[in-house]
Amino acid sequence: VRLLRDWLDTNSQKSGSKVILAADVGGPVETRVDRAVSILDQVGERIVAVKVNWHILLTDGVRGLRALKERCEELGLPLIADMKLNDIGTTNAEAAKILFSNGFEAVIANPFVGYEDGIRELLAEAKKMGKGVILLVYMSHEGAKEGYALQADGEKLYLRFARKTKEWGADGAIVSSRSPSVIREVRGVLAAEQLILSPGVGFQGGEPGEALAAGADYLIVGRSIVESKDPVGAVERLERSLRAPG
Ligand code: NUP
Repeated sequence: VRLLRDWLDTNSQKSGSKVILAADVGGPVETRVDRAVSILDQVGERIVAVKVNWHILLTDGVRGLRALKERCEELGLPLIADMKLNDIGTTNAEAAKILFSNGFEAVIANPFVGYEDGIRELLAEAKKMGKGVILLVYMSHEGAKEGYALQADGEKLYLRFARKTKEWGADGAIVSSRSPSVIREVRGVLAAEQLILSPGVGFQGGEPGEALAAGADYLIVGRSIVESKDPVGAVERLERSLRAPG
């Protein structure tokens, strides 16, 4: 059993990278997985993990992602399933079981469904299989504030979700890179070993350096890399911007 945090940290120490690649390949469906593998061939040694979303999971299914999974194994990169599981406990657990037994090391879920008959069963399945669960604490899109920033009994919903992430012992949280102050608040609530993975840099406008300075552990980056004509150059530019002073 390998904790997601240890795995990412080990990879990061080796490569100096803070990037989780979101393999969000669009365009012709017949070639999406091939193109995802090809991007991985180019940037695989400059990232710490790969995240898969509907873009390729819906078109190809877990079994169709075998080539991607094998490439990840060769590169020592964990695969994260961004399914934002959001259902009753038995359904969440079934989805997780399918993902975990087909090469995924962690799954993202929505804490909104609550613990009993919601997240509990998912966490139990993950624990049984030695895998990870990451909870959505503050999403990166503009409309996120309409939900995650609501007041819930005098507490911001995202802070409540951060507290639950800690209480339930999940592996970490997703927090928007567009809201460094929220990252800072969430960091103050989570246990030290719990991860903050931060999407929204580049295309969505988040500043990678600010997100990391506020307490994010890793950046989730999709289109800036995937849609670039030069994926390696895109990763290098990002890494360089992190090293630049100020
Ligand atoms: O709050 C979130 N924001 C977000 O963008 C939670 C996510 N899981 N994501 C996902 O991260 C999104 O669906 C996409 O797969 C990736 C960001 O991609 P990009 O904006 O870098 O292209």
